[in-house]
Amino acid sequence: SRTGVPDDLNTPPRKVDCPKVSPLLQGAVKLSFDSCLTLKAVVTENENVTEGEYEPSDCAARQSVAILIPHRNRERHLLYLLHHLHPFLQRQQLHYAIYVIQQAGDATFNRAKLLNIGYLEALKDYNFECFIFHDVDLVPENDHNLYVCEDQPKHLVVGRNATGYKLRYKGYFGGVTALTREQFLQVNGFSNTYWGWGGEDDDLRIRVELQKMKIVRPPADIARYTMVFHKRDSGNEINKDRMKLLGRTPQVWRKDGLNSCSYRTLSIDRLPLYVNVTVDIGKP
Ligand code: UD2
Ligand code: MN
Repeated sequence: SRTGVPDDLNTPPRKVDCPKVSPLLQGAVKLSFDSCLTLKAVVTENENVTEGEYEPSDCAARQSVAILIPHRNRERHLLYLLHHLHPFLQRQQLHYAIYVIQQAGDATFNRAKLLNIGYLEALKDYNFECFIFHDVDLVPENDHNLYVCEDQPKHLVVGRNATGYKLRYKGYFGGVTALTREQFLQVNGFSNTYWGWGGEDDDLRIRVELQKMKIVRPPADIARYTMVFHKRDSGNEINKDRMKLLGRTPQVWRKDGLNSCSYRTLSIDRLPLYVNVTVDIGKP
C-alpha cells in the first residue's frame, strides 16, 4: 500500500476452518480417577481455558458448543469431569464453554429445570449453536464421540460401565444429549415439573418425537462412558408422579418448558474452568 503498511495488518487474517476430522483425536483413552486430584492441578493443566471457554488458536472451529452440567453437592465428580472433558473437547477442536448450573438450597433436585436455565443463561453470553446436556458423573471414554450437534437430536450415551455398555432400553435419552439451539427451542426445552429422580429424560424424548424428529446415536463402540460410582442423593428421591406426568406431555409441552421457566439467579461466577450459575428454582 502507499503508506507502506501492509493491508493485512488492519484486518486480522481469517482462520481457515478446522479439518472435518481432527488430527488430534486419540480414540479410546484410559481414564483416571485419582482421589488426590485437586482443583489447583486441573486449573494448571488447562491454562489455555479462560472462564470455562476455549477455541482453537490455529483454525476456525466448526461448531460453538455450550456444555451444561446440572449440579449440587457433587464436587468430586465435577473435578473428575473437568479434568477429562477440557482436553477431550480441545482434541475435538471445538469452540466451547462449560456451564455448571448449581441448585441453591436443599429442596428437591430438578435436573431438567436446571438445564433449561443453563440454556437461557449461556445464550446471554454467546449465540451457541449446539448444547450438550451433561450429567456430572459421566466421563466419555472415546474422543471420537463428538460433542457436536447433528440435524437430529443426538443421544451420546449408548453404554456405560455399570450396565455392560448396552443401551438400557429403546428410546432411552438420559445422561448426555446434544441438541441444536433450534431443536431445543422447537421442543420448548425440558419440562420444569419433574422434581426428584427420573422421567425428565423420557419427557424430552416424547417432545422430540412429537416434533417428528428422530434420535440419532453414535456407534456403540464409541459412545461409551464411565459413570463414577454413587448412591442416590438425598434431596433427589424417586419421583413417584413421573408416569402420570409423562402421560400428559403431549397436552402440556407447549406451555411447560423454556417459555415458562422462572427462577432467580443468585450469582454468576466466572471461574477459570467453568461458569458457575447458582439459582433459586423454588420447590415442588
Ligand atoms: C439417570 C440419567 C440422568 C437422569 C436421571 C434421572 C443416565 C446415565 N443418567 O442418572 O440423566 O435422567 O437418571 O433423573 O441414565 N445431580 C446432582 N446432585 C444431586 C442429584 C443429581 O448434581 O443431588 C445431577 C448430577 O449431574 C447427576 C444428575 O443430576 O449426574 C442425575 O442424577 P443421578 O446421577 O443421581 O441419577 P442417575 O445416575 O440414575
Ligand atoms: Mn449418575
